[in-house]
Amino acid sequence: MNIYFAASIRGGREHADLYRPVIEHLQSFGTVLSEHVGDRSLSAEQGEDLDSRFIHDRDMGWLEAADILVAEVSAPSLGVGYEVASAVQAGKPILCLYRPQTGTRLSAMIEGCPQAVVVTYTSLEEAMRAIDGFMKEYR
Ligand code: 6K6
Repeated sequence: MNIYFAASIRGGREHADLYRPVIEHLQSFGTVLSEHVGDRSLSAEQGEDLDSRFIHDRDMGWLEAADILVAEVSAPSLGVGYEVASAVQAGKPILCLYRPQTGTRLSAMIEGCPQAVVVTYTSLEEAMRAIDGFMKEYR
């Protein structure tokens, strides 16, 4: 199974500590095409030293090749929203993982998206369980 993992880069890296363990868990189900988003050395300002058009085309190619999208949506990221919408258009199964924080709320466009399974989690274990349940259904 090819899995696209989407998570905030320029939208903010405050939840980035969680991305790597989530990616490693996803790798027990298949190939994670977008592994780089979990790279702790990527910062919102610098990230990969690549041209944006290159990043867009490469990532959209990977998304097209993916069987499912798992998106970490705790940080409001335009790129992740764009990838979720693209997966909706392509009819791919979508799991959104959201860690609530005081003073913010998940966008209604994600929370209310009928094609996405949106799971709220507070611990890494809960996120893993949500992934296991989703995989059981869509694998
Ligand atoms: C430059 C500055 C910071 O990061 C960079 C390099 N950028 C990207 N590299 C790889 N994937 C990217 C990059 N920018 C966006 N993406 C894709 O969009 C990823 O697959 C993420 O899931 C998502 C993040 O979007 P933003 O809007 O938070 O950056």
